[in-house]
Amino acid sequence: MLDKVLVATTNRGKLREFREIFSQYGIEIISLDDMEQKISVEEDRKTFLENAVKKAKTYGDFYNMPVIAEDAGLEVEALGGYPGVYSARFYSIDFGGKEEINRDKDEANINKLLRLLKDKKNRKARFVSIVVFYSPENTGIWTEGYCYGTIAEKPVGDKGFGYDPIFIPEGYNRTMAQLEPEEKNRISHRGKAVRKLIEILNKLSFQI
Ligand code: ITT
Repeated sequence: MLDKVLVATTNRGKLREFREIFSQYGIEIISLDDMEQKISVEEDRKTFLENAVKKAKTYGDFYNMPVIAEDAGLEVEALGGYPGVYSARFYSIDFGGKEEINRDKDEANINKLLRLLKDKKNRKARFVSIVVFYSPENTGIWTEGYCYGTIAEKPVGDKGFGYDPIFIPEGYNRTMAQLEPEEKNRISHRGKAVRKLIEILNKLSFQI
């Protein structure tokens, strides 16, 4: 039976959402802050799945405990799928010119995306979440979740994190950063991927 799992993310917004989504299943979430020995994992692969598998296996083998890792990002149709796997450091990559950081990386990423989409009619985008569960002596499972929407003309809202202030989910006239956490988790890529994972773990009698 699985009673605790390490959610191996360095992103505070992601960790908070994992805790919220898992809260109803009575499983203890451990974070990287709780671990005495620290390691870092470079996300140098070309796909979300490869990066997520690399994170889950590296942390799981190092700490010898069940781990959940995620690679997530935003894919914008008019930019051929960019920022994609580069979402976290989009501001600094060669594609479309680099962006200076004034306040933080999230803001620089958003500024760059809005600059590249200026005057573009097609503003379709989707959030992607690939979640990997890895248990060193047992098994590995992955699930995916998507949230479709459009990119707003300017940032609005202060909830969530990352690209939320410029992402308007399908069927809404507000950005993801204007939604209450429960509502975001209900429709988000992460919420969908995590709930699928829990369903599979239950079937395999991990009994989350
Ligand atoms: P870890 O790898 O340590 O988990 P990270 O921030 O590097 O942390 P990712 O590589 O998965 O995580 O990068 C995801 C980036 O995509 C993240 O930094 C955000 O900019 C963006 N992102 C992912 N999920 C998001 C969400 O729900 N809302 C807004 N932006 C999101």
